[in-house]
Amino acid sequence: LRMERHLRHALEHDEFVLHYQPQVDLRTGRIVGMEALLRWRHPERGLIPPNEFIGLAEETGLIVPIGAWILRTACMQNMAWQAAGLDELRIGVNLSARQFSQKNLVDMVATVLQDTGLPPHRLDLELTESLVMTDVDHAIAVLNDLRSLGVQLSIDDFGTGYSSLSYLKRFPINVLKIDRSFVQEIAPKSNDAAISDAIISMAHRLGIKVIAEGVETEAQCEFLSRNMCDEIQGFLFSKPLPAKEIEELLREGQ
Ligand code: G
Ligand code: G
Ligand code: NA
Ligand code: MN
Repeated sequence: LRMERHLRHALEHDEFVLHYQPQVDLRTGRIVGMEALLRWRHPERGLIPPNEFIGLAEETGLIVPIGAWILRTACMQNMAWQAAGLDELRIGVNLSARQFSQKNLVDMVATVLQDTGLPPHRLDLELTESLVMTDVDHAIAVLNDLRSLGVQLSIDDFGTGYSSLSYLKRFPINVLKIDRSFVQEIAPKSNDAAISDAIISMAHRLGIKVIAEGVETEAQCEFLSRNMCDEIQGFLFSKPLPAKEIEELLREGQ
């Protein structure tokens, strides 16, 4: 209960911050997107990672107002980079199960796009497999409504959940993000290399782009590049960074 009060206090007192991790196009080598990742800047404990409080935020429902803040802040930041003269980017925002079940989710997203002026195709909403597989028919309806706004939709942590490949056809999604547990085991002739290869081929045949997460080594990058993966995200290129440091990184690359 105390922790819940602290979370509420954190939201009211602006203690949350977003860090951003670049997503790099493997063909051009350029940064084309960013994933927004939440941190809690605690006055005494310092920077707290999301796995220490997202669960509770989800249970208490506080993830709904916090999630709305995340979406608005990420969209504003994307517009701010552009206003600072940087190339146009896509911004990725994670949605939690609790947010996904809110009746007003689509309206909330539409309002944030309108208020911030961010072109919808430059917002990428990330959903986990388990989230969309809980109630497939409902998920498809919500995903279609979100797609109607013009935003991109990604399946996050792909490969860790239960979604059978046949369901992919039914979900109106644009991107699969291969979970880092597969990427990190990639070695020539390993099973995980075969799985990643198969995921990429299948996604492409369905018209879906692939982003590999958790890319840490040149060898992983080369494998993914050879197998036509579209984008990579991971420590090899950059860890998640505060907006100011991202701006410097973007300037160096232009
Ligand atoms: O940034 P880090 O790797 O520590 O994030 C750990 C996990 O926390 C992520 O895998 C993700 O599930 C969750 N997370 C991070 N940022 C957000 C966010 O903005 N919204 C939601 N719902 N979850 C997030
Ligand atoms: O939303 P998702 O569960 O995909 O969250 C991404 C998480 O993965 C973030 O917490 C981020 O800090 C972490 N991450 C990003 N790149 C790497 C990487 O190369 N290696 C590892 N181990 N973690 C990473
Ligand atoms: Na994510
Ligand atoms: Mn992810």
